[in-house]
Amino acid sequence: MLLLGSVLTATIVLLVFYFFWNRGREPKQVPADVAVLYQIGRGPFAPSSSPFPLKLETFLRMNKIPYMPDHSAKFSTKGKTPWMEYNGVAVADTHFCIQHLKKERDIDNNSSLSLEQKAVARAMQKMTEENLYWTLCLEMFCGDSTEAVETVMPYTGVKLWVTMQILKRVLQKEANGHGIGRHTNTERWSIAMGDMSALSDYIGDKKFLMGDIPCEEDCAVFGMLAQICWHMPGSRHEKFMRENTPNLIAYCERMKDEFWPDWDERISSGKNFVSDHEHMYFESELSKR
Ligand SMILES: N[C@@H](CCC(=O)N[C@@H](CS)C(=O)NCC(=O)O)C(=O)O
Repeated sequence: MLLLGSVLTATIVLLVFYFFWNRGREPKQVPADVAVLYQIGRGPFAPSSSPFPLKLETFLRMNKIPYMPDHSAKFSTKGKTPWMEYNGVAVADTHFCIQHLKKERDIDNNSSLSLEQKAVARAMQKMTEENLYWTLCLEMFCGDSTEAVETVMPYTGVKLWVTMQILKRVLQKEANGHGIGRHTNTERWSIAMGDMSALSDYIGDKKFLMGDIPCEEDCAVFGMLAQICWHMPGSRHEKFMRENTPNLIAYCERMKDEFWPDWDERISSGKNFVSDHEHMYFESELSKR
């Protein structure tokens, strides 16, 4: 017990030290107009085990923005991951990263949408990120069944146990702050099913969220659904999606094919996996600006 207590304390101290040490570091030296995407490393079955880096990286790819992943797991000044630097400016939170890139590069993936369609796309994204997301966190880290997370976490034994204890505490506290963590397991699951069904009903047999052309919000919806599809094996979410909303699986496959032709090289369990830490994507686009 004493040993476990010491391991837990040492881990917390290291995490706190790492978090503060990482703040205020100098921007990475990269050519102008290259986004540095700070994230937590590649996931085993999808390019990130977090929905938010996958969202931002999909947006960078959707717009062929030159970028360089940094997998050192530095957290943002807001204490979250991912974040980015662009022309020396650090931007935290994927929403603000995307807004910043849109402004700096004059991008609008939604220019063909009506105001009503834009409003629906936004609402779908917010439901996915601010509601459905928490049901994933609670299912993976705070539920009775944690088999899914054990399959996708890059740790075993004591390291896995300690990491799980920390994540469980942090996420349960955050979910209680949100409110969803105070519901019963049955109530939380009804929320998850409601959100997945709504996404499925809305996408219907469309190719992407708003039709034949992927829009900005597809990045966020894909980032989240990809976790259910590939990183929650055997969970209620994954079973529900496979059995009741197969169009969401097909949607994930379509987004994967559209923006991640190198998927097998970007998943850590893939036989073609290669580290792309500090690799530059879309370098040829630099000369076009
Ligand atoms: N709204 C943020 C959400 C990012 C987020 O919640 N990231 C999680 C990883 S999935 C995180 O860093 N959690 C750490 C914490 O909450 O302490 C964004 O879009 O960037």
